[in-house]
Amino acid sequence: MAEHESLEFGKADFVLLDNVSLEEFMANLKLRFEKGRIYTYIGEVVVSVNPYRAMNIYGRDTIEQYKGRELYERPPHLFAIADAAYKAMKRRNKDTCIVISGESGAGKTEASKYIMQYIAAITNPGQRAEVERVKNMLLKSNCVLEAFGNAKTNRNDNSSRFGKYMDINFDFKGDPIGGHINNYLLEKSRVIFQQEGERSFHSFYQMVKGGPESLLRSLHVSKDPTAFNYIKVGGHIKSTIDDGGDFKAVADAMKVIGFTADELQTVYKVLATILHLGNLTFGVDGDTTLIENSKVVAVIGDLLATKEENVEKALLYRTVATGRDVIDKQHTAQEASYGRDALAKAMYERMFCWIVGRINDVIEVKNYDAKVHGKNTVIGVLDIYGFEIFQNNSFEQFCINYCNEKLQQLFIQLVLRQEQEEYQREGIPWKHIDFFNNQIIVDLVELQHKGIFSVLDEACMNVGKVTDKVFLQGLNSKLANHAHYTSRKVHKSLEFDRDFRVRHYAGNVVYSVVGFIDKNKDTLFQDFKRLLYNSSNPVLKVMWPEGKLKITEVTKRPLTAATIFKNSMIALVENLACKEPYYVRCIKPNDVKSPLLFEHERCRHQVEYLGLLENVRVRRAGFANRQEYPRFLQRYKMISEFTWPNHDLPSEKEAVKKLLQGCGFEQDVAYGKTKVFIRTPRTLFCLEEQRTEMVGRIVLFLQKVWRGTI
Ligand code: AD9
Ligand code: MG
Repeated sequence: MAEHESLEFGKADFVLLDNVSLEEFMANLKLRFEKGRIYTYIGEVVVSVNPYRAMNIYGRDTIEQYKGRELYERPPHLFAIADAAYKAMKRRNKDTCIVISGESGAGKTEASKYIMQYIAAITNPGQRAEVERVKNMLLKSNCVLEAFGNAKTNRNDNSSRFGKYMDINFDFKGDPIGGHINNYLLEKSRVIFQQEGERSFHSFYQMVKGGPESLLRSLHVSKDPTAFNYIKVGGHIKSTIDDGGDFKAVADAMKVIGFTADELQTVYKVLATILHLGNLTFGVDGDTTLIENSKVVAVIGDLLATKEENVEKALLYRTVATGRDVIDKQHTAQEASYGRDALAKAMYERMFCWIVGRINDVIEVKNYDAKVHGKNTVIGVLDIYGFEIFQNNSFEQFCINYCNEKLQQLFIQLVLRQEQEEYQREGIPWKHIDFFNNQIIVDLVELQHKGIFSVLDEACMNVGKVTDKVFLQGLNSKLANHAHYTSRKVHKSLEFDRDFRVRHYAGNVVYSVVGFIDKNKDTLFQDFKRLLYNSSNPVLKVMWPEGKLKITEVTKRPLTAATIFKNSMIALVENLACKEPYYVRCIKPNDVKSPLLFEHERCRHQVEYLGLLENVRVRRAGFANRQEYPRFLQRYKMISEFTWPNHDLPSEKEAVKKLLQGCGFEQDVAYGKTKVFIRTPRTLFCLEEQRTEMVGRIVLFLQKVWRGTI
C-alpha cells in the first residue's frame, strides 16, 4: 500500500480491491492508466501498462524517493521492485532476478533499461573508478545490442529480435563489479526477408543513412536503402527512429566499450557484404550456373579481404567428400541463391554473437577473490521477446511463443513456491489455490519423442528429401488428439498441407510449416565457413573458427536450431529458478501506440492469460502484507502507548504483538519467526490512518513546544 496515493487514482495494489473480480480488476487498471498511474502492484509483482508517451517519473528526484524504501511506502514503481531486488541481494546475500514479461510492444525493454539505470544510480556512493567503468559499460551495451538485435515489426517499432538475460555482479559492498550477457536465438531470417510494413535490423539503416561519406564510399554502399534488396522487402524504410543520429551514438558507445577501429571497420564491412550479397543474382548458361552481376563479387572479395575468385567459387560450388576423393559440385541457380541467403544470415548472426562476446570480455568480473571479499552476488535482468501472433507465423514465432510458455510456467511455479516457502519458513499454515497450469503446452512443444520439436528433429534426420509437408503429416499423426493441438481435420480455416494450430496460454496461433525444416537444419555450406576463416582480416577470421576444418574432417551433424533453443531455454529457466525472483508484468493497452486508448478487450485478454487475477487471489488467500518486526515497529510505534516512544518488552516481536492487540487487530494477523503477517489490506489501511493522525498530533505538539505555548 502506498501512503502517498489517494483513492482518486484507484487502488495502488490489486489486493486492495473490495472484490477480486475481472470487472473490478479492469476498472482499476483503466482508471489508473487514465490518471497516468501506469504501475500497480499485486503484492510484490509490478503490473505495468505501456503509456506510449514520455513520463516524467524516471528522473534523479524520483530515484531518490525510492532509494532504500519499502514497497508500500511509495507509489508503485519499477524502481521499488529494483530496490527490493537490490536490498534482498545486499541484506540477505541472495542472488535475485527480475523477470519482465508481456507481449510484443508491452514495454519490457524500456522497463529493463529503467531498472538498470536505477541500479546504476543508487550504487557506488564511494565513486570508485572501476565500479563507474563497469556501470558505464553495462548501460552503454544496451544501445549497441538494440542497434544490432532490434527491428521495426508490425507490433513494435523497436522490437527485440533476440532474447537477453543480463547478470550484474555485485561485490560485498553492493557495488556492481561486472556482468554477463546471455543472448538467445536472434531472428536472423529478418536479414533476408521482412513482412510487409517491417524492417530489417536497425544497424543496416543506421549505417546507410548515418555513415560518413568516406566510409560508405569505401564500402561501395550508396546512401539509398532502397538500393539494397535485403533491406527493402518490407517496404517500410522510414520509421519513427532517427537512424542517422543513432549511427553516431552506437559507434561512440562501441568505442567506449572498447571496440577497436579495426573491429568497427569489420562490423561495417560485414553489414556492407550482406547488403551486396542481397543484390547478387544467378543465371544459367547451358549447364553452367553463373553470377549475373559479377562486379558485386569483386566488391565482396574486397570487403572480406579475400580473392574475388574464392568468393565466386564458394557461391557457385560445393566441395563434397566422396570416400577419399574431394570434388567440386556445381550448384543450380536455386541452390546458389539458397547458399547466398544462408551466408547472409549466418554472417549477421555470427557478428551479433561476436559483439555480445566482446561486450562480455569487457564487463566480465575480474580479480575478485571470494575468499578475501566474500560472496559475489548477482541480480539478473531478463528481457526477452514477447508473445507474438502475426498474420503469418513461422518457426521463429514458434520458438518465441514456446519461450513465453516456459516463462509463464516459471511464474506459476515461483509465485506459488515463493508464497509457500515463506509461510513454511515463518511457520504459518497455508492453503492451496488453483492456477491454469500451462505445463501441458510446454510438454506439447518440448517433450522427448512426442513433442513438436522432437517430431521436427526426426523429420530433419531423415535422409533424402524431407519436406515441410512430411513434417506436418508427422505432427498430425502424433498429436491429433492433443487438447492444445489442432490440425486441418478439426479446423476448417487451416490449410491442409501448410498449417497447424497451437492453443497457447496466451491465445491460439496458426503456424505455417513452410520453412520449418530448413530453419531447423540451419545448414551453411562448409565452403563459406572456410572462405571466411581464410580471410586475411583477423577480426573476421575469429568469428569463423570452424572454417579451420578440412572438408574430410567435418563429420559431426550439428545440433538443430530447435534443440539448441530448447536447451538454452531449459538452462535459462534453471538459472532463474535458483534465484529470488521479482516480476514485472507488462500490458499493451492498444495496437495503435496511442497514449490515450485503453482497449478494454485487448487488456482483459492479457490480464486473463497472464494469470493476474489468480495472482491476486493467491496473494489474498494468504496474507496481503508482511513486514519484518523491527521495520513494522519503527513505522507504527507511535500509535500505541506500549511502544511509544520506546517499549520495555523482551523482543520486538512481543512489542508488535502488544501493539496489534491494543488496536484490536489480533484476529487478522499471524506472527512468523521474523515477520508479522497481515491478512487483509484493510488492517494495514487502518494502521496507516492511525499513524497519519498520530504524526499530525505529534507535529502539532512539537510546534506548540517550540512556540513555548506548552
Ligand atoms: V518486444 O517483445 O521486444 O517486441 P517490448 O520490449 O515489450 O516489445 P518496448 O519496451 O520496446 O516493448 O516498448 C515499445 C515502445 O513503447 C517503446 O519503444 C516506447 O515507445 C513505448 N514505451 C514502453 N514503455 C514505456 C515507458 N515506460 N514510457 C514511455 C514507453 N514509453
Ligand atoms: Mg523488447
